[in-house]
Amino acid sequence: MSIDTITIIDIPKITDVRGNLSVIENDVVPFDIKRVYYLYDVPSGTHRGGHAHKTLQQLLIAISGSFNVVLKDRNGQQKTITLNKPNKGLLIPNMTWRELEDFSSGAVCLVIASEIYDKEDYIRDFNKFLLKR
Ligand code: T46
Repeated sequence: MSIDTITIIDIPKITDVRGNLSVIENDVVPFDIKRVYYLYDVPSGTHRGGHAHKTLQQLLIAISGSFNVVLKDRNGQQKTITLNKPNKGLLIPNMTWRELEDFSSGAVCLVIASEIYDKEDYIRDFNKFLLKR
């Protein structure tokens, strides 16, 4: 999987005088949604992630606040994406190394995932990630 294929998707936003409402249905993401989880109360200076997934695809959204996602592929390419809008989602394909950092105060990272939790799906050793075929 190449960093070049990483995409930010627009999440539909319904706006009126009462504020905004964004909605994610299955047609917004290119996989069937099997799990939703969220990261919050992340202490300043904390790094999360630091792994790749063999099969899992995910959509990350900064529901509140902001954070950076550092993505790496097995070709040695790297890209840092700042998420700070509740109607923008970062689509992370499988076999993409990710690190989450620089969480702002009150940041919430919502994750929509293509699979249920499976610890065997994680690659936590960067060298093994580079060599995995
Ligand atoms: C990812 C980033 C963005 C569960 O029991 N069920 C779950 O669905 C998840 C996601 C985690 N856990 C347990 C496993 C660990 O004992 O929660 C603990 C913390 O998980 P982890 O260290 O993997 O957290 P992060 O923030 O480093 O990574 C998580 C996701 O695991 C990962 O898929 O891409 O968020």
